[in-house]
Amino acid sequence: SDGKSRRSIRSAIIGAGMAGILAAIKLKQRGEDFVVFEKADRIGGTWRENRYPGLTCDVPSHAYTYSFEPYPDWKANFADGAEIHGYFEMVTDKYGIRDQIRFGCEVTAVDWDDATSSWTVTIASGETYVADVVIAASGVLHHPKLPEIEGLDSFEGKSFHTARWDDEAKIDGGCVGLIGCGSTGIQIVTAINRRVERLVHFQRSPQWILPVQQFAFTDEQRAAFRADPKLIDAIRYSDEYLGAVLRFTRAITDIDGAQMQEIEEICRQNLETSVRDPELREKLRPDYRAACKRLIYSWSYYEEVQHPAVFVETGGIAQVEPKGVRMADGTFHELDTLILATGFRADRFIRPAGVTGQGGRTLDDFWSVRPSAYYAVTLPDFPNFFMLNGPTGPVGNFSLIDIAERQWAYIDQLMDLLRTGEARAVAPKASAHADYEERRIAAAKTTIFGSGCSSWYLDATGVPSSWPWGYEDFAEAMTVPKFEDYAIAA
Ligand code: NA7
Repeated sequence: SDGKSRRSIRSAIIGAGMAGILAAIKLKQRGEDFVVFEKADRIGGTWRENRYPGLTCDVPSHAYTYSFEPYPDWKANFADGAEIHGYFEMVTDKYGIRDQIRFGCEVTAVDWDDATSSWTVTIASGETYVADVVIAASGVLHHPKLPEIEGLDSFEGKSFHTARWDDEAKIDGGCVGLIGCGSTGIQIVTAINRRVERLVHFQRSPQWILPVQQFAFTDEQRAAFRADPKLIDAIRYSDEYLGAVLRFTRAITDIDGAQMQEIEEICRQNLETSVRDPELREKLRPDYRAACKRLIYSWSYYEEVQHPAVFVETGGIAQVEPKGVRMADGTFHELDTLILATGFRADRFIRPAGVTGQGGRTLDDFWSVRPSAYYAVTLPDFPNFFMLNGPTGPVGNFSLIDIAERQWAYIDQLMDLLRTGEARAVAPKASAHADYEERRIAAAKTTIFGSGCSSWYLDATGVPSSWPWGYEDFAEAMTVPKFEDYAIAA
């Protein structure tokens, strides 16, 4: 369209989750050569790995699709994990990308070669693949974090992390222990409390719970959505959906403003009016600001945690023993099953794959203090290496699909420099990245995530790792790259 001739470039996409599927669709539509490397035997990323009871996306279903592939058939306002996984399976087939996904291929190394301006991707079998571009779409909350509790290995029943759900574990009629009160632990309480004989929920820190509305879409509504997809857009971009996200993102950067006060007040009222037993209410009352940890969106937790089968244990865990969990005060909880909802190592990204860029620079070295990327997408010394949902993006507050689509639009413009031959290698200047990081870190410290609680948002130095500005700022930054910030080698 701009009159320039273009060559076809070859891409290696790492990961067949939401972001990798997006990249594959976009490259397929361009008719370009690409391969997707997926370590597992199925697509779906987080929606493949997580199968725990109660798994639900806390982004409303009509906002959690690709913008170009709205889905009229969602059963409810908040979709469960299996239905979302089904959506991605459907899309994979509809766009004809399944044949270009190499399953069972874990990428172990990615090495840049300056002489040929290309990347060599090595997979676990030792096989290699040469590409002009690497798209790292390997996910964020991906590597389970197990708690360091003495005796954990001695437990005789089934014990497992939530992302490694064990279908053989005794839940029905059993005595179940659950460690962790993040989104995962809270969702599990609401799904198994009526199945167990007893559920002991070990709570180290209580959570603020933002009440949301769950409701089913009717057959009539689904038929109307199918007949007129503009009705879906009307929901997706409505004040209740998009407006709420935008207000929330303004609140996290203006922590004493009216919007944050309103969120805190809604959470506080939810606790006061929903939890009837004063003793339980005080156990569940957090002592830090709402939204400092990832806010929990739930329509049922406070109701379900009051079920008589549930006991919220707030004492410190001393150790795990073969038959259960011993508390610091000597109390013993005998258990059949111990579920670890203890979260993920949010600082790994594409690692443990080894990435080596220009001049032998390794990703581990570049990230020795904290993971970072220029505007969350590119890295100096790692030319033609693009991240989707990489470090410092607005992860955790928005639909990751929307984020990935905007990042793709940005990446695609940089790839165009390779297609037109204007560049053989494109990477941000080190000075531009350093400037971005300096501004980002200063702003991040003033967001709600830096207001004095622990969470997966914080990096190893205690600085929030998330995008610290408004969502509009992110959208704006992704519209057109600042080409002057890039080193463009012809
Ligand atoms: P999170 O949000 O990281 O939650 C982990 C939970 O596990 C949190 O309540 C932790 O308590 C708790 N935890 C971790 N280690 C321990 C030990 N040793 N003892 C007791 N409790 C512990 O992970 P999720 O999987 O729930 O959610 C991840 C994201 O997925 C979520 O934010 C959404 O974006 C989707 P703490 O608060 O540190 O005291």
